[in-house]
Amino acid sequence: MSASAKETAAKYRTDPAGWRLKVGEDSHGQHKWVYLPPGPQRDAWPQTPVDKYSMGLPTGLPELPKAQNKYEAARNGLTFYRELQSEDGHFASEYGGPLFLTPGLVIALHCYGVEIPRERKAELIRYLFNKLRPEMGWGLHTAAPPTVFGTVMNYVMLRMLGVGPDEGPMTAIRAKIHELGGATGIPTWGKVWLSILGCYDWEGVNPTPPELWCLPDWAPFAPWRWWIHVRLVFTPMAYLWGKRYVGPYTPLVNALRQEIYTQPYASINWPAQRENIHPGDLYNPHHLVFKSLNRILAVYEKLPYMTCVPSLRRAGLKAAYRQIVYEDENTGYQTVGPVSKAFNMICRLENEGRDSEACRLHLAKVDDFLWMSKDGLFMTGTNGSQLWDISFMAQAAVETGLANEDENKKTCIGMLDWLDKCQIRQNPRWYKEGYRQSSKGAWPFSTPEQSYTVSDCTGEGLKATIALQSLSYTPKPVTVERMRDAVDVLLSMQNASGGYASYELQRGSERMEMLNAAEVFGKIMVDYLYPECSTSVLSALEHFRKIDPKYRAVEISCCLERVIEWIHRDQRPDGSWYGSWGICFTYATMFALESLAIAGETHANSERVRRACAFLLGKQMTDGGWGETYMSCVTGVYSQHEQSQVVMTSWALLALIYGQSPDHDAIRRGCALIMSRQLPDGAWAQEDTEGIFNKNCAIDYPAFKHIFCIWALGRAAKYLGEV
Ligand code: LAN
Repeated sequence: MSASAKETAAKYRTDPAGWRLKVGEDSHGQHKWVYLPPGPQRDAWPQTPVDKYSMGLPTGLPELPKAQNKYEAARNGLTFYRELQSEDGHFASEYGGPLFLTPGLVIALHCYGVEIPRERKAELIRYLFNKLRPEMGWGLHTAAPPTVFGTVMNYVMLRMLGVGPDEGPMTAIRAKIHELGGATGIPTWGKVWLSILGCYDWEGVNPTPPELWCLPDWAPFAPWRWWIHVRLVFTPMAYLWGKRYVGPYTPLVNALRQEIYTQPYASINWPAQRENIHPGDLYNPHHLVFKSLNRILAVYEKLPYMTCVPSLRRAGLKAAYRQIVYEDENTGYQTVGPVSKAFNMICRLENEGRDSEACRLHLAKVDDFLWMSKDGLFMTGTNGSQLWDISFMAQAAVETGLANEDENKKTCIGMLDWLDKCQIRQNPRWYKEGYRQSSKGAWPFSTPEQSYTVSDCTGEGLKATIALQSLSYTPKPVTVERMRDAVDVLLSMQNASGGYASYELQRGSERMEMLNAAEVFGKIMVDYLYPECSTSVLSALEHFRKIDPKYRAVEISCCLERVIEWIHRDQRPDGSWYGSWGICFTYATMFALESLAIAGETHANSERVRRACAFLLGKQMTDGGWGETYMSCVTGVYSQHEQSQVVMTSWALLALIYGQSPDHDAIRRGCALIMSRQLPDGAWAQEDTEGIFNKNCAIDYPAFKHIFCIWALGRAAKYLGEV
């Protein structure tokens, strides 16, 4: 970051003593940051360690006696982490990384004419200046070099938040945009956002026909078959494109038209920009089939008015809008994620007006996505990662034996209570109409209100519940009937090839990737099969059948066998598995070796496990740790981090122990590295990013450093016979 960015960021810092995280106010697990001005309300509501920790303030937590061995280090880790437990039982955590989310929200709020409160505005600005790269721009995510998408969207957002065109580093950022050729080369999603804002012309966006929602369900490329996130971003996008919606034209919009292009706005040949994507942004170039389709659709758009086009368009808009309403109502106006959240908000505004109930409900669920971090405020990847973090923590606490220590019992009871309330108890209201996978019995990734089944979240949620309920001192709120509901969901999600996808069954051909319009992401058109998801399901079913051996026994054992076969097929010749949700080969290999361990395959009896262990051991660094960068996910080739990372070291250790590697020395050295990085209060410092999605966008899982370090140390202590 340049000095000027740093100074400008500091100018926008609000009083950190004013911020509080409210948890579960309107719904289970909900996060909402509020700012309290100095006064009696602030004094009456002291900051918690979670508030302070999230903002990088000293937590005041004590130094712990130095750990003498792995188990003590794990215990110190949990002694720290349990202080971050909220009163409702879960561990609230930041979920950032992507840099293309907040601008959409700010544009939506501009369309609504909402004035963002002063402190929020200041912190949104501060975050962006803090994340500015030395090259004077932003990338797709915080770890990536600048692109047109990242730089233009965030420059525009800063201007909308009131930053002057030449304030601090703004002149240099604008120069960067011009150096990259200006905003005409922005990827399609950026073209859409700028068109909504009025800083780009809809004529410069490839056709996005809502008529696709009029296709019969049997059509091989009907939108209900697409991966959930693509379908639910496409739907409102197609609606807004069909309407050629443009928000309020203001002096700022006019100024931006002058600022982000290298030529006068009026002279831009818009149709020529449809396929103009800056090479630096291009991860997934448009397929020839997609380009040809766009040419045909462009002709369709120009058909004379007498044809049936207008009524088809009307039917398409109606069908798309219906899906938007279903999605809003199914998810308590959260929608499946942050991109559809902002788009759906605008669609409801366009159709029902600012004073409608829908708009009111949408606005009430904006703060769920805003997280206050040490660097400022930003929009999160989902409305939190609540279930995901707590599930791993619960399993780690039980497996390591830490759950049986008196001082951790309250923590474990709190976790179980949270998990109990997080299980989704029914299918969504618009279950069939919204083409939803069943959710009765499932666990979501974040909160039950968000309402989406995820295969591995259901698996990990069930495992965590079973683990906590196995403790002698916990209540047993989740009945076997409810576990059976979860099992029903899991069994219903197995694909013909044996593997598991993320939210749904794979509903269409992978060849649909030819229609991928988002140049910045790969492998998004359908739900693919993942070793991570497959393993979480397999291991959950395995744990469940020990509790209820008779329930759907034949189906379960059949399912398990087929998962294992799929995991076998997915192994790469070098012994590793490719990870799609965490970085990368280390992450997926940990999951896959868990699967193989359940199938009884270990280093002693399986060539596959030996190959996988050899792969991991070959990546151990001289300091004993492991470290992989997100570029592994981008390129498909292992990318060595220059510094070992405690999270990947933990994953590698957990993997080696699943595989029962005889190389105890390697395991000891890995543990020593993790222990050497533990801070006096039992925490670990944040290192590089841990997660990924859609091959190209990194996303942070800051809770992982605590959870997986505790888990790896505790498991290693047992494996090496030290406890
Ligand atoms: C997530 C986060 C969690 C993740 C796991 C549970 C880890 C995974 O195993 C299954 C897929 C899932 C649920 C997942 C899917 C894609 C998400 C929702 C995200 C990576 C978080 C953010 C991302 C979402 C698509 C971001 C918005 C961007 C778009 C391209 C629409």
